[in-house]
Amino acid sequence: MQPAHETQIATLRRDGFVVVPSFLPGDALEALRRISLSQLAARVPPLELEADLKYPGAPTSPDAAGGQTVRRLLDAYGRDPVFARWGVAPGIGDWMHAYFGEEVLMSRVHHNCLMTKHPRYGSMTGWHRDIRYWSFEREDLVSVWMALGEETSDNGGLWFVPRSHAMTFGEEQFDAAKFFRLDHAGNDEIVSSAVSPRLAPGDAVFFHCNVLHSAGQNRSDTVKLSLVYTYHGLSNAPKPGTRSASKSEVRLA
Ligand SMILES: O=C(O)CCC(=O)C(=O)O
Repeated sequence: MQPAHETQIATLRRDGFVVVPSFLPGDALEALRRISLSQLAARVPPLELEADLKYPGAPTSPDAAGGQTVRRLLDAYGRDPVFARWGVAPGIGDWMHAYFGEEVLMSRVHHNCLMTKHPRYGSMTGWHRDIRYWSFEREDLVSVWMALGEETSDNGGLWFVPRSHAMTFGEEQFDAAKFFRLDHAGNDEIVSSAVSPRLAPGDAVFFHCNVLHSAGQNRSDTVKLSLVYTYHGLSNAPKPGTRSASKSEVRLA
């Protein structure tokens, strides 16, 4: 294990997330951006639309103005060999092996996407823990969010509540869709400590499935692009019969 990994892993264990600067080399960044923009322009399926999610700021239906705005290019791993390569890159595999201390698998069920945030019709994402998407033996998964352009609070960059992955919350603090309720006493104080790390193109943020995070709308005039994958240890199996177990996973070398 490299010393940088040790420090980053310690930061993730403490804060629930860690920024890894210059994670993508320049040629990979250029290739990932080019493929993303070309697949977005060609609307290569499978796609998820903002209108499908209906988050605040999203068009109300696919027929409304901006209703065809893409939210996610789904199945990043299956859509291009360069995307696939970065899902199982040694820089991720080594890091995850050091973190989980065992064999590592990448899920193809959720995330595994090129996440976009468009000006105007890109929606905001409320406070949540990503565990809302998952059904695993243990709540221990780590996502890698690779910024293919600059990400700031102005263009819809992520906000995190440091150390919230280790906080214990009651079910009543979340709504039916498992978003953290800002109308619940005390929750607003918890999110008041949130930070929005500025990401340069090629930076990555690694984050735990229980860290509270959110993202605003994109107030710039350029679409924001991020490649996102999620990993877990071999002993932490998806629960049989759930969506998390519905697709074969990718074992990292
Ligand atoms: O880009 C965003 O709006 C946030 C995305 C996110 O947190 C998620 O999909 O879980």
